Parts: sequence; structure tokens; C-alpha cells
Amino acid sequence: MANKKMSVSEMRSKKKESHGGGVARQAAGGELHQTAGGHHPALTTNQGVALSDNQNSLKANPRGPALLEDFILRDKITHFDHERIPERIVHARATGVHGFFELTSSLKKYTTARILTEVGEKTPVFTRISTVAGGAGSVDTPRDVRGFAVKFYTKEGNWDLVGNDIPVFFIQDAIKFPDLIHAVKMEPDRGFPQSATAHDTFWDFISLTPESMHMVMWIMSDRTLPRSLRMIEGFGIHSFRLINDSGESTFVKFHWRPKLGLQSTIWDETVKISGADQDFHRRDMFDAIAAGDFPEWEFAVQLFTQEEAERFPFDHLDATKLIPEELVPLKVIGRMVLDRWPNNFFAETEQVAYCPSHVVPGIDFSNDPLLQGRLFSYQDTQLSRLGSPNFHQIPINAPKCPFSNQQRDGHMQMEQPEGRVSYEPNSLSKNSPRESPVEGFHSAAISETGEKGRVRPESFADHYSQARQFYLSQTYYEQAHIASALVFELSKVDHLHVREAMVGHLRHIEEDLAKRVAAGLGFDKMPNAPRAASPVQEMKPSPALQIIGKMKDTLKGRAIGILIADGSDGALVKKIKKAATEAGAAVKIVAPKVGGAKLAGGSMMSADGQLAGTPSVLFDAVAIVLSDEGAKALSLESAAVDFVRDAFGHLKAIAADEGAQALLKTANIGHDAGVVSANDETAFIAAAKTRQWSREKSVRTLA
Ligand code: HDE
Repeated sequence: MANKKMSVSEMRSKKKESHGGGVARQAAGGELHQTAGGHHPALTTNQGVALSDNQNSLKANPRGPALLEDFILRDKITHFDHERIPERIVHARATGVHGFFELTSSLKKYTTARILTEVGEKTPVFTRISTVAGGAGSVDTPRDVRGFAVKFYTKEGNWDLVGNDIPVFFIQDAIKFPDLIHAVKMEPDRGFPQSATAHDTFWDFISLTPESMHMVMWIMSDRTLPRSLRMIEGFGIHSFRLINDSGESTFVKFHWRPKLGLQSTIWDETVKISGADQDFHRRDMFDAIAAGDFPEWEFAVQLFTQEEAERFPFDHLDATKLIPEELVPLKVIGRMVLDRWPNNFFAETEQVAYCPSHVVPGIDFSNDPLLQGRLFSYQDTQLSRLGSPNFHQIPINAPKCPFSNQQRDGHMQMEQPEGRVSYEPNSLSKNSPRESPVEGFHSAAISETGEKGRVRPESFADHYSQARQFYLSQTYYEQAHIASALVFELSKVDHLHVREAMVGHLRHIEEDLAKRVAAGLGFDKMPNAPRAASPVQEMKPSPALQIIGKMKDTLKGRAIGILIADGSDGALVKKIKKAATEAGAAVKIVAPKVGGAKLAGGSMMSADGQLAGTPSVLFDAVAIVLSDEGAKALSLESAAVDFVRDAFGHLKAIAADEGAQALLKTANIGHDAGVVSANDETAFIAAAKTRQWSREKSVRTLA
């Protein structure tokens, strides 16, 4: 069949068949083609020429050499060879989702920007949440900051709020950014580690950059280990300005607060998730959207005047500082709902081009020197990534309001402007675009004085006070996690002088923290603290900086796994499933075989996941329902023993029935308030809504 010669009419009838519906056909190469019914358009080259055969290249004879004239092969392979574009140097790995922003409270007093004044108006958005250090193919769950970039397609043009899930940054001045990124990325001689801060070059740079100490506290906290992208906050970081219709400006900081509350994982859990599901966060978002469980954030602002800013005990233009909520309260003004997964990952998530310089009339920049550098960098990056100054014409980047100007030509120009006039002002055209002196974009009328120079203001000199405030604001467990993360990371640093320098910095933040880390690193004497450029101020602890304090008492957005095997009690499984589902959790049945298990009554219960590929790190709490026989069999199965042992070690609630006790015993599970009877689903649901923090001391040594 494969080599049989066909007449032209035979070939034509074969071609017709391939466009028709619902038939299977044997291609010349022997592959079986199944069509799904319906009308299939002709498969063509990029020039629109229909292909008669997409399985075989043109050869001089059936076993002969390929022919250069095969334009179909070359068209296809050439395009394939150029499928990749340069990935982002930072924030390469990401999840992007469409949605909308809705204003609930007007800021008319402060700004002319319609998106912030028209209550009830829904503005489409595209939000991209990313890791920073790893490449596009890296895992979703390294210890890393998450980028939180939102493109608002407003009626007055696109506004990009390109922030992170941490409200401060490592450095104060844009000129240091390439060094920071070179230090954190894989080391250039060896090409690793991919996506990790736990290595010499990162900590070497940090130990020589005291301004990064506040951010170091944040990244060593569990903020960098989010449970879900739906459970992170977002921050615009820099101060921006709002400008009202009298031309007055007010400073503003932007915040996103997740409706599901904040939640993080535990380091050991994160490491195991990275192995169990490299796409853990992307999949979680995809599944949530597919289930109609749309993630939502509140949008809030902190507003303050120049005079108020002058009274702050720090400089708000310094991106290593935040404004505590206790000092300037958050005002919630809207919400964002993400409700539509992109049609195509490359066209949308990969090609979306955010630029902090994309603002709309009524929103303006502050003098933050980091922001000022960013205003240049992103446009430049897009030129290199997307290859053309016309990147704004790509559908995901194009404004959804009319836009028009006299810019022309360039690589991959998609527009065909008409007429003679391509300049402004002109008197030859009746309909060419003109300036809008009133509604058009105006910069805040700020006067600047002073001496030009490469200087850092004195007001940026305090590097430790807010780092100390952050640490002291945490709960006991969160402090222990920060100390342990520092020990873990610095233990991966080969150079002793770098480890010592870091502990020296910690002494300015909090002596007890420094001692814990020094002990964890096995130091026999405390290293000296470096000279501090400014005395450390004592600031009031701010509980809003915690994660535990911002967790919500809910199972919404959380997942529960029920482990079953042959002989399990089906009624009990159903009872637990019902209670968990009603509490808002997604429930998955895990069994040794994906086909399911034969329940006590003889009926089959199908499984959502096979035990070996569905470890308990993928759940927030687990229930184990087993017969005596089932428990006996699973006690010999390391995946089952790890399932319960990890759930216990990761401080999760465990419900177990009588039969399951044997497995718990093999896994050496202790008994505490989080280990409950599977028959008491109310107790299980209550315990599942939180982590069993008090258990932690019994399962690991923390610094
Ligand atoms: Fe970025 N950053 N950045 N950054 N950044 C990029 O732009 C840069 C900074 C942030 O989902 C790049 O389009 C400089 C702070 C996010 O596509 C690049 C400086 C914050 C994203 C770039 C900073 C961010 C980027 C790479 C110091 C938090 C991903 C690809 C002045 C407020 C956006 C791209 C997306 C991406 C440069 C500092 C957040 C190279 C020079 C501070 C969320 O242009």
C-alpha cells in the first residue's frame, strides 16, 4: 500500500476524502488518520496552496534522495526552525489569563483617568504572573518572587501595571539591575543552577548590597513559595502619581489582594511539588478557570500627599521601602476577575509586551530611580524580543480603543495607511489625527531643582529598619521559616566569607535571627556586622506583613485528596467528598490504579489520579479510607507511606478510618488535633482549613 502508485483521479478522490467528515484513511506512510467529522478546511502552505500529502516529502524515487524543489517541505521546516523568539531575560516562565477590572469606588477627586473614575465600568485585562529567575521551561515552584503584570485595555489607551507579589525590590537604582540579574541567574561558566537563589554568585552580590536586605527578608519568607497563583498579593511597588482635572497630583501605591487569602507551602513540600508537577501553578490556574472558579483580587490604593510623604521615616521614592498599611491605610477601589484562558499560549502569554511606561492620562510617574530606568528598559526589550517597533499591532498588545498617528513602516507592518500625508501638522488632509490639548496626556507639572550628578540621596541610606520591622512582624513559625531558609540557602554557598558577610548583615536586622542562622551554619563565633550607613530605627510591627495572618478560613480554591484501594468503604468516601465539596474544595480520588478500586460492596470507584503520580503534596489535606487488607497492601507501597508521611510532615489535616490506621502506623504518624477520624467529617473540614503549625516542631528541626 505504502509504495503503490496512484493515478491523479485516485489522488483527487483521496484528497476529497481527507476534507470530508468522519472517515479514517491510510496515508502513504501507513499512518492512520482519524477525522473528527464536520467540515475541515484545506491544509495549505503559507501561500494558500492546498497540500495533497502532509506525510511524505518529495523524493526522486520511493527510496531515493529528497528533492530541493520540495517547497512544501522547506516552507514547513523553515517556519518551524524560527518558531522560538528570544525568551524574556527575566520573568520568562509565566501563566497568562484574560479577565476584567471593575471599578467599585471612584477616585475622581484624585485623577482624570476614566478607568479609576467610572464606577461599574468593566475594563478588559490580560494578567501575566511569572517567576523571575528561571527560563521559560523551568518549574513553576522555585523559591522566587512572582511577577504580577496587568495590562488594562482602557478606553483611553493601554495601562500596564507591571508589579511583583512582593512590595519592595532588591535595589534602589536601575543601573544595578543587570548585575543583580546576572548574579541570580545560572552561573555563566557552568550553566546552573536554573531558577534558584541558593548559590554563590547571588549571595555574593547580595552580601555586598546592603540595600537588598529588606527584600532578602521577604524572599526568605514563605511569600516566595505560594500555594497557588490565586493566593498571592500583587504590588505596583513604586510610587506613582494621580493627576486630577485641576492638574493637582497625589502619590499612589497600587495593591492587589486575593479573594482566596494568602497561602504558601512549606519548603520541603515545594521541593517535592517541583518533582510531582512541574506545572503546578499553571495547571492550578487552568483547572480553576475551566471549572468556572474564577480567581479574583481586590484592587486597592494607598494615597498620600507630598507633605505626608515628607513626614514618613523613610523615602517613598526608594523601592526598597514600603509604606506600612498602618501608616497609610489601603482603600479598596475595585476588583479584577480572571475568567478566560488564552486561546494560544504563544500568541498571548508569550507575545504580550508590558511596559511600565504605558500609562493613561491622569496617571503619571514618580521620581523613583528604579522606575525611571524601567521606563526605558521594557520598550527596548520588546524591540529585541518581538523584533519590530510594530509590536503594538500584535492582537494581545493592541489597544482596544481607536489609535492613530503618523508613525509609519518598519518590520512586519500590518497596517496599510492611505493617503498622501504621513506628518503632523498638515493642511492637506481632512481626517488625519491631531493633538488633544485638553484630554491628551499631561505630565505632572513638577519643578525640579538641585545639582546634577551620580548620587544617591541621604534619605535612601537606611537599609535595615524595614527589614527588621518585617522580621519582627512575623509569627513565631514564619520567623523560624525565614531563619531556616537562610540556613538552607547559605549552606549552598561554597565561599565562607560570603556566608559570614550575610550573617554580619543579619546582626543589624535582629541579633536573635543572626544567632539562629549562625548556629544553623555551624559558626563557632559571630562574624562582625558591617558599618551601617544609617542607624537602625525601631518601627512598629505590622501584622499585615504576615502570611499566616492573611490566610482565610476557607477551603475554596483548595484541594483534598482521598486515598482509596480495593475494599474501601464507598459510603464513607462519598460522605467525605460531599462535605469537602460543599466547603468549596476540589476533591480528587487517588488509588493505586487510575482505573479505580473495587469498593467493599463490589462496585467500582474510578480514580482521578494514580497513587505514584499523585502524591499528597498536590493537596491541602488528605483522607485515607482503607480496608484492613487495603492498608496492609499499601503499607508495602512507598508511594502510599510517603503519601501520609508527607501530609503529616507538611502540617496537613489527615482523616483516617479504622482500616487506614495500619498505614498511619507504618508511616509513623503521631496523633494530634490535625489527625482525625474519617467518620468525623466536620472535624476534618475544620482542620483542613488551616495548617497544623504546632505540629512543626515534631517533624523537623528549624533554625
Ligand atoms: Fe522588570 N523587566 N525590570 N521589574 N519585570 C522585565 O521586560 C527591568 C523590575 C517585572 O509578564 C523585562 O518584557 C529593569 C521591578 C515583571 O512580561 C525587562 C528593572 C519590578 C516583568 C525588565 C526592572 C519588575 C518584568 C524582561 C530595574 C517589580 C514581566 C521582559 C530598573 C515592580 C512582565 C520584559 C511580563 C520584565 C527590566 C525591575 C517586574 C528586561 C531594567 C522593580 C512583572 O525589560
